[in-house]
Order: sequence, then structure tokens, then C-alpha cells
Amino acid sequence: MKLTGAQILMKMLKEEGVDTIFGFPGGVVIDIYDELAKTDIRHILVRHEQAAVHAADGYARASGKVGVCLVTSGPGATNTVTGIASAYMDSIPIVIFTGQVPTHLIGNDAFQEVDIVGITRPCTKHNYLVKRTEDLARIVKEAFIIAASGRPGPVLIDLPKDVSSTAITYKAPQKIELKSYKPTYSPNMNQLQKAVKLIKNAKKPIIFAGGGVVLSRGSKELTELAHKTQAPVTCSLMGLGAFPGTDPLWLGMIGMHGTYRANMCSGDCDLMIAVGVRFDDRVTGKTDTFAPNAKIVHIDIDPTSIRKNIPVAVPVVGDCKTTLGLLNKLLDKEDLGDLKKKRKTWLDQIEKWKSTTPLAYKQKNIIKPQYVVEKLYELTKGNAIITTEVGQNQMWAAQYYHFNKPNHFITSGGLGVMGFGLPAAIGAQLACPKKLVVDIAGDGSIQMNIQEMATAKQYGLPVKIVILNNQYLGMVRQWQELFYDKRYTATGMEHAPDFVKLAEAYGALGLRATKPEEVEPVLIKGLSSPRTVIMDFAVEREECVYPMVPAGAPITEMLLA
Ligand SMILES: Cc1ncc(C[n+]2csc(CCOP(=O)(O)OP(=O)(O)O)c2C)c(N)n1
Repeated sequence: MKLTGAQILMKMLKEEGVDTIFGFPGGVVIDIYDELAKTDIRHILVRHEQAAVHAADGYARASGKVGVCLVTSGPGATNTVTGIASAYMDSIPIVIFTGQVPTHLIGNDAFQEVDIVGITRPCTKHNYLVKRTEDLARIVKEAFIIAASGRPGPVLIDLPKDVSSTAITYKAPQKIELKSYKPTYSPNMNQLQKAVKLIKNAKKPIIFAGGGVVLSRGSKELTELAHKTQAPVTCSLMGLGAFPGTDPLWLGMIGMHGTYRANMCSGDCDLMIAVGVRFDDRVTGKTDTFAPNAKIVHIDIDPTSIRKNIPVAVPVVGDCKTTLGLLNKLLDKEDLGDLKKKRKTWLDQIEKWKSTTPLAYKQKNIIKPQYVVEKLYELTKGNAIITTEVGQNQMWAAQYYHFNKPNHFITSGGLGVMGFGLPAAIGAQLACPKKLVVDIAGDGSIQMNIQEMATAKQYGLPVKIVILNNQYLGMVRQWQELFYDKRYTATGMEHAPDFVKLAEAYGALGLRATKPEEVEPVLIKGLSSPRTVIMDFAVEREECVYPMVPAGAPITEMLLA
């Protein structure tokens, strides 16, 4: 059977079960688009290639499948880089297809040629330049395996035009053998036994969970471990939802904008069971003062992330879900004693921290951003998928919307990309058409990919955008207020569009609240609409996110208000 590269690509995508591709066409991918149109794979035409990757990212996180994008060479390819770097840092499985100039022109500075494989080498899990049509089927298979297995991540495949258009006799690829790539899923049991011993002896344990728990679908096992050991749980930003935010053992988020009690616990605990985390500097603060009294057990599928930033007593390499399951089984065989009694002093101490310094704000005559997020939580009963932009809006979403389930909080954690939330919401909404999907946004960030309103409208996606409009690049302004004597340089955002009119211009619904009493009615109206909606909330301009750990300080030294 003779097939062109483009036809082989479609065959492989179908075999991988791909049903949705986010993309933007161009000259060197016309052959591929022509074949794509003959399949039942849904193509979502975004308005900017960065958004294609964020949308694939949101789709992957909400669905648990691999997200896929397709863009052209040169500018199309370079426009994807921010999205790829974000997915890489957050370990999100996506496969990005970029067009490339014909093989004989590569290296000639041909029209719209860039070395995208070179450019993305440091921010992809793996990438390929396909030089022969004969290699394409195998490479696509490998790419999907690499993206989704072990520690997931983005894989890029660069497709020269002649590779897509040349017809060859198709042979199905042999069984894929990736010789130097063998992720370790099952942990070393001796290491786990050491963890059990530490758990038995601990007086003041905590569990610190991250995005790895969400990615491995290990929430149930994590919750079981916490209940079994009566160890309170904190999460990184990426881990939110891995443990129920309404559980009595929940401490709140840890780190720069973590809760007082979570940060104090990390300073005081004698055992930290860290699962699927990478000890990012936004979590640890000053590393040599992080968890100074604790023995740390670190469970992670990626051996290179263990001991990278923080010394660890017991390293355990393995899939989080599998490892937590085995740990729970080992603990079932142990006599852990009367844990309620054993933990009393520790849990009492935490209760004291919790009640003396809770997250708090006072809603007076100007809308507080925290109030908007809390109302959103109340009205949605925590059932919405929340995406965020980056900045204060992201932190208030993390602090005031309580996540009880995994895969419901989608945020650019590692790279912190403004402009992530709207395209990610589009991806999540396509993955979960029946769910309510809300992008919590800042007025600055939303303007970075606002053009995706057209995409949402084109595909009839009822995504909701909640703009916490402080007319500032708020998070940077906060740093200027606290550490630069209020010199607000380049952070004023007074010259914004009228977001209500902008929504209307895109054919969406626009709503605005300027007074506290308007918050609830606007949310009710916006959330119940079947349309794409922007809700613009004029919030207190100089509100700050607290607690806050100044960059590089120990995380127990927080500014509280
Ligand atoms: C693409 C990009 N550029 C710059 C930054 C730096 N940055 C981080 S937060 C922030 C302010 C965001 O402002 P806004 O979206 O209005 O949200 P707010 O903090 O006011 O909620 C900026 C500029 C970034 N994270 N991403």
C-alpha cells in the first residue's frame, strides 16, 4: 500500500486515539491539513500558535490524554515555544507537530525556516526531525509513548514538507523498543520499608503532595495514606486537588503564598513525605532552612528530581500511585498505635496556627478579589474546572477556591505564563463538554491571548472568564509596593479595552460588576449562560496576596498583611 507522509500521519494519529488537534495552518503543512480534513479528527483553529499549545495542555490535563497540536514552520513553530516550555515545566504530555521546509532546503535560510528542534531541545522531553517518510510511523509511535510515560512531557516532531508529500510503501512499525528509556514504575521495597520505619517513629509528620500525584492519578492512595497515618497534608500549586481541600487534615497550599499553618508545619515537622514534587524555589524559599527538623522521604518517578534541590533521607523512585498503594499495604501490616493520641499535640498546634492566622480579608465598599473567588466557589460548589492566568489572580484562585478533586485546577505553575488561562480553558472545555470551565484572570494576562475569544465563539464553547480587574499588573505592583517603596514602574494598566464591549465584539456575553452587591448577580447570570462570557469585576486596586514569603527568605518568615 502506497501512502504519503501526511496519510501515514493520519493513520498513526487514529491508532493513538487522537480525536482533537489544536492548530494553525501554513504553506508547508497544507498536505497534512488536506489529509486531516478527510478524517473525523476534530481540528480546532486557534488564533495564535502559543494558544494551540496551551489549549492542548488544558485538554491533556482535563482529559488525562495526550494533547496534540499542529503548526507551520518558522513563525508558527517559534510561536509555540512558550507553550512548550510551560508544558515541560509542568510535566504535561503533549505532542507538537511543526512543519519544516523541504529537506533539501534545510540549512539554506529558506523562507520560514527555523531550527525548531535546536530551539526546543532544552524545553522538550524529546524532539525529532523526520528526515525520511519511512521513519515517520515509528517516530509518531515513539513520541506518544515518551510524552505520556514516566514523567510526562512535551515531544516535538518536525516534519519537512517533502516528508509529508512523498508516497512510500507503508509498513506497520515493529514493536517499539526505546533502549535507553525505561521509567521505573515500581519502587524498591527496601526503600519503602525505611519509609515505613520513619512513619512509625514520627511524632510530627506531614505529607507534601505535588503535580506528580495528579498526573499519576494517585489521589485516592494519597488520601488513604493521610488518613491511615493521620498525617496532615499540604500541596504545591500543581498538586491542588490531589487531596480534598475540605478534609480536616488539609493544611492548605505551601510556599511563597502558602497558608501560615502549612508553612509553619514545614518548619516544625519531624517527617515530610514528599510525593510527586520537585521542591521548586517558590515552595522551599531559602533551601537550607527548608524543613530543618524533618527527615524527608521523597517519592518521584523522575530520579533526577530527587536530591536536586533538597537533601533527602529516603529517596524512592517510582510511580506515585503505585508507590503510595504499596506503602499503604505495608502500613496495613504495622501496628501504628493509637494515632489520635499520638498526634494530639501536633494537631492541636496546627489548629492554633490555623485559628490565629487564617486567610482573611474584609469585604467593605470596594469589591475584594478574594470575595469574587469565594463567591465563585460557593456558587459552583467547587465543581468547576478552574484555569488561571498568572499573577495575583492565580494565587487568589489557589487560596480561595477549594479543590476537592484532581484535574480541576489547571494553571501554568512552573513557567508562570500570562495568557495561559483562556486557551487552557478552551482545551479543558473541549475535553469536558459537560463541565463548567472558568478562567480566573487578571486584566493584564487576559490581554495576552484575548484573541482566543474568537476560537471559543467559533466552536460554541461556553467558557467563562472572570477578570479580577485591578488595572495593574498586580503581582508585580505588589512587589513594587512591598520592596521598591511603591515605585510603580510600568505596572499601570489603565489603558485597557472595555471588556464588556470587547466580549460583545467577539459575539460573546459581557457583564460587569463595580460594587460588592453586584458580584453575586453577575456571577449567577454569567455562569448560567450557555455562551462564552466575560465577567469584568472592578476590584480593589492595591490589594495584596498574603501570606507572602519574600523571595529567598525561609518560608516560615511570612508577611501576613
Ligand atoms: C508572559 C509573561 N510576561 C510577564 C510575566 C511577569 N508577571 C508575572 S505576574 C504579572 C502581573 C500579571 O498581571 P495581571 O494579569 O493583571 O494579574 P494580577 O496580578 O493583577 O492578578 C507579570 C507581569 C509573566 N509571568 N508572564
